Amino acid sequence: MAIYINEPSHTFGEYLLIPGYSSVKCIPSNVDLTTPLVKFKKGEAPAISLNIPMTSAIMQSVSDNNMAVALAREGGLSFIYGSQSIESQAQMITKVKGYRAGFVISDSNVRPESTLADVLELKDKTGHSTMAVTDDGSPTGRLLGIITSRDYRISRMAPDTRAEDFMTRFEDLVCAGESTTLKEANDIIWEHKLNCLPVIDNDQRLVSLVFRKDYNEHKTNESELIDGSKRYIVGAGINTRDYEKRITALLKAGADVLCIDSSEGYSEWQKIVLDHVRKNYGDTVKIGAGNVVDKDGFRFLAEAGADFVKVGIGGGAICITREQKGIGRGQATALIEVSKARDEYYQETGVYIPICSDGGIVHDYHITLALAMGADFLMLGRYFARFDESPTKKVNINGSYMKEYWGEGSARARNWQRYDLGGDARLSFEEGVDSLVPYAGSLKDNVGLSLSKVRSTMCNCGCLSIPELQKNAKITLISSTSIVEGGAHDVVLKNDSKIL
Ligand code: RVP
Repeated sequence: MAIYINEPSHTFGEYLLIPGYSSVKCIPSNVDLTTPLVKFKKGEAPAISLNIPMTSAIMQSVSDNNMAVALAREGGLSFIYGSQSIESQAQMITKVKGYRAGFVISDSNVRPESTLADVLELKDKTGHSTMAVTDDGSPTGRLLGIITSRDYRISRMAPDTRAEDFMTRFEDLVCAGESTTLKEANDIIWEHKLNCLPVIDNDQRLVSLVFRKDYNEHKTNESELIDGSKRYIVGAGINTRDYEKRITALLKAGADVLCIDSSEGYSEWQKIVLDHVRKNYGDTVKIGAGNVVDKDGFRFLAEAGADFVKVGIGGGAICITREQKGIGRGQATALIEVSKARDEYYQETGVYIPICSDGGIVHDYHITLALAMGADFLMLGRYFARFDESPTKKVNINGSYMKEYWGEGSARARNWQRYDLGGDARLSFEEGVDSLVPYAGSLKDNVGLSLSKVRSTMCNCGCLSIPELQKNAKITLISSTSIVEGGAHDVVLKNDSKIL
């Protein structure tokens, strides 16, 4: 006979935190959000910890190199999506590891023989008016000049005028050498009243550009997530098909941590990948696995050697797995059970395996609830898709700005490897949708606001760290009537005619 679990499974919106005693020391600025990313033995420190408990989802519409830099700057981590060629994923990792705040790799470049028409077309495409003129039109070619909108007058010049005839020539440019620090670059910009400072190597090849307008971004953030060489820490998604080649390339590019990206991870395929990593790289390579929703799935991946375990099936905003296949579990219930299994495993073995709650975060307080329920960190897709830094288009719909957000199991992403159970190399049916989410501005502002709420709530609960919250939080399941009571009710909102 089948096993029945008669208790319904619940999600975050059905729970609330009950405040605990808070002393005068419980102020938001005293809250420490550091959290382990990978497993560690009792008494030892994890090889990698996050400074904030947030990671961005392994998705085409969420995590590219720009997102990775923006999130690492705030103390979190992106897992660059794996549903792209090995080469392009490795290139994204290289870009994150090679990123120097303030030093921008030029994305608008032309050749000396390019025309004014080419320049205008490129400006339209990239939105950038500063262009490098290099001998081969590449971002690392020999620098021959710079073009800005001050170098041409569309009304007075023929469209076929060559770039070399109107660019500001190299001889007239102020440039900096490769070893210039950001502070020195800023000083040169101020001293010479420049808008853009090209950085070149000894052979006059372009290395990067430093812009005056980015000045405010040049200040470092004290909670940024960096490695021993001050480079941003970055993760990468892999699959259970081309993992051998992919892992080699990603590690070569500098990936700090890997994660098997699968909609359902209680499977021998994951063990095969984990065995491959341990056999070839020992414990030096850090790799997470998932997703699971119960203690059996957790145990399996823990024993197979995962460095962290991801929890959640069907809770993602764009996910229709539960409707399509009838598998999954309410995210809160899944998390509570897996946290318990993690704690039991720790008691038994002395090895702490962090767990990541993946998907289903709608309100900021869900972040605090997930942490209180035992998550060490979260993975978010919809949340990050709304920001400037996500890789998708910003579109205006009926006067409101939206960003595109699509699932990995949608026909648009066609990430069949994420749903692969062996067999044909194709997506047999969709498990995700293509959607829009309201545009919300910059990652920095939004993460700052969300985490200020998390810190406040933790203070209400009398907890100054995530482990304290996991140990001491009081959590109550609430009735559907209480959920209504939690919003504005029985009043007429002034800017809305609805009676609530
Ligand atoms: P959310 O944060 O609710 O947007 O959920 C993001 C998560 O949804 C991802 O980290 C992933 O686990 C899951 N996902 C991604 N694509 C799909 C799909 O197409 N069904 N689901």
